[in-house]
Amino acid sequence: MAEQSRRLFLALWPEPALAERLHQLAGEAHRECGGRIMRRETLHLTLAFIGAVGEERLPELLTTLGRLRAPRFRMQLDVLGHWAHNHILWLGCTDAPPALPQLAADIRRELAAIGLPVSGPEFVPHMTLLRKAHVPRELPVFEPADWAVAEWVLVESRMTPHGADYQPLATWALD
Ligand code: 2AM
Repeated sequence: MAEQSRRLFLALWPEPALAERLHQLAGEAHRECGGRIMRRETLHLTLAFIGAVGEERLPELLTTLGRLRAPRFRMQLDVLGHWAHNHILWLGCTDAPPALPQLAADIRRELAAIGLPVSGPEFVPHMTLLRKAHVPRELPVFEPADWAVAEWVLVESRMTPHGADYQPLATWALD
């Protein structure tokens, strides 16, 4: 029988209170850009997208990533942007703390070492708020959100009729 595969990625997940605030911001942006609002519980910032991984590779993946040590950091989510190529309205930071791209790079390195190279574009930290969003004429003015990042997660993405459903498989604390 064929091995099952899972669609996996690594991400930062905001606490419910922060996610609620960001979801409200998404609602404001939606009034300008339309499109589809990401559900509050699905808001996240992807560190590395792995894609389909055979079930049998999971234990090795968990062990390898679980060994990674990285420091906690804070970031200011202070900028909204729109990408024309994929119609995403996103939230990001103008001045990313170095620990953020470093964590993403460390994860990529560890994945490559076990034969799971991360393909796709260079790491650009962003949180998708809206999909299928129109080009905005004007974006909402908002108070930057301070995010104290203390952990990162391995997540499985499953497609459902209501959009992607994300299931956390493991959570690791930052030091
Ligand atoms: P997006 O929000 O910019 O679309 C789960 O699908 C997460 O992985 C999303 O945050 C998504 O980013 C990202 N993702 C999906 N497919 C990807 C790919 N091929 N390369 C990089 N990131 C991807």
